[in-house]
Amino acid sequence: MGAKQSSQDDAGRENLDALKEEIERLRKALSEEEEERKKTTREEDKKTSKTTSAPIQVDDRELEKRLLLQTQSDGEVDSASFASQHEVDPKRIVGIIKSLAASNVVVFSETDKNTLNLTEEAMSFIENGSPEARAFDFVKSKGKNGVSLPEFKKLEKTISEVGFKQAMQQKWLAMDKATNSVVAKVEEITDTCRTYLRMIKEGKKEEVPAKELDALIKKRKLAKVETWKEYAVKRGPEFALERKKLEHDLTKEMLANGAWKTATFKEYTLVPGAGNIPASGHVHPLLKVRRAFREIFLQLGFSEMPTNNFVESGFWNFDTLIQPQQHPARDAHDTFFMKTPAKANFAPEEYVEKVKKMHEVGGHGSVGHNYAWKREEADKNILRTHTTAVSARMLHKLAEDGFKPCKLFSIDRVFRNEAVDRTHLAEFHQVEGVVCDKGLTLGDLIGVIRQFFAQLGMTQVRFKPAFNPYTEPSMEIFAFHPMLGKWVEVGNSGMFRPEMLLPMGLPEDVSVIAWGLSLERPTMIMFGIDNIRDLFGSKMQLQSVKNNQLCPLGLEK
Ligand code: FB9
Repeated sequence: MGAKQSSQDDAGRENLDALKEEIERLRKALSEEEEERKKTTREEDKKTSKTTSAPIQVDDRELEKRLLLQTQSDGEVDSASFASQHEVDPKRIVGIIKSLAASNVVVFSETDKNTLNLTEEAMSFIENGSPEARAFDFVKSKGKNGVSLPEFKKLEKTISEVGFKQAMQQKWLAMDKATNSVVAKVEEITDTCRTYLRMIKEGKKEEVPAKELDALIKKRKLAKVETWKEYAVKRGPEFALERKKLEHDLTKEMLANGAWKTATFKEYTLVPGAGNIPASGHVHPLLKVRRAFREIFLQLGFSEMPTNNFVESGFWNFDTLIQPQQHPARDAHDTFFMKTPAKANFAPEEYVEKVKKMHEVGGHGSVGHNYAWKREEADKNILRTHTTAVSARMLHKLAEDGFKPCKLFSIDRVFRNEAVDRTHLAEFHQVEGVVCDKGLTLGDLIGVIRQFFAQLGMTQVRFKPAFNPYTEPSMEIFAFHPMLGKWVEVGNSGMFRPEMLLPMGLPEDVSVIAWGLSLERPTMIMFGIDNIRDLFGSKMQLQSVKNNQLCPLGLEK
């Protein structure tokens, strides 16, 4: 074993001695301090002539020092014995241990403890016997005819009620109906309740039959289980006899005087999920997508149409769009008709005449639909089947107020009396864009639709000729969805027929292009919701509103 080794041992021994000296010095300093504190408080007490038997209250800092010292010297400290040793509430020690552990000065392991504490009442049973035993003894003492019930009831409640019930259950006592008296059914009894309670008191609860023990605790509430935790404390990686004062904030003073360079800062306890999520409101996925769509329209210079009327007249929902009154979409199979108010109470008469004429005989070069148009049909109130009804109102108003180019959009609920299935409910949110200006073409429509869907992250868009009663030409819109990796039908579009626009009084050279889609479909796709019932309506889980992801729209940019 080389010289180097022996010198190292000497060194080790030396600093161990040094450490011991240090401990000794600190312990002496502490007891002197303690002595000093006691002397001052005694003087104070003398002054306040209050003789205090209660132990001197040591503050946490003092307790912490003692705990660290003992940890240092004993290697491991048990929280419970430390608390009783220093006559302080164990909970205080737990607090100190946890905060020391938070800065790695100590480490600890916790063990769950529990004990069975007898209640006052139980103690009195041990003292005087259980109420059932006392009830029995009383009756027994009255001889074989027992005692009349009224007399028995004069006994203290615990005996005459709890005792009586228990003794009856144990078949020690019985009621003699004939004589209305309480009689003993057995010669003698063993007061098992008292016995078991005594066993518990002597800490031999294991010897009490589980069933009995359970009854004593749960049914008769004569004993209560108390649980607590005890901690075994050891030195931690940052152990020191005095906890370094951790700085909580980087203050301007520290920056100014450079103290930050040597200061030890308290770590942020960013425990993921720590703290309960504030019970704040949560935006429904549909409204997140609506918000995103609104953003897109507003950025494209569109202004929102007022859609705050779910109830619409047949006139604005269908007739102004020159949709003939016998069109299948207008019958109850597809449309919800209002019972009350069944009839609309207003329509711009002069304009109604023009619409009537266009339906019946046409005009402006159109042959119209050549049928007898009925006012009462137009006056029927319905739940609007599309927000295009609102577009019709806005275009008529535009003509009334004097035409000027405009871009309008609407996003709101529409109602269709359709069969409910995985992707369809009897209502959905329609998204509609309308552009009106002189000389607009189908190319402009294709262009604005491409621009719109590009904002949705769909840059590949295709058009398929389609038919709508109120637009000619019309096109279904398909887009390649990068996430789905396939082409999806994303909407419909067209140029409003002159038969619709001219009766409104819009100039001949004004054309109006429009397109529509739903809010539900994109929301289902973006939030990966397969069945529309999980998205909207009475069957959806409120929880999903709370933990749905951010709306991906506009994020990728
Ligand atoms: O929304 C639809 N599809 C869609 C839209 C966006 C989308 O985005 C991706 C994730 C990012 C994905 C899908 N559709 C329209 C297409 C189909 O779902 C269709 O089966 C169902 N349609 C509804 C009507 O059902 C009876 C969606 C709804 C729809 C259809 C047409 C219009 C509005 C809504 C219209 C119109 C129109 C036409 C001309 C002029 C003015 C308005």
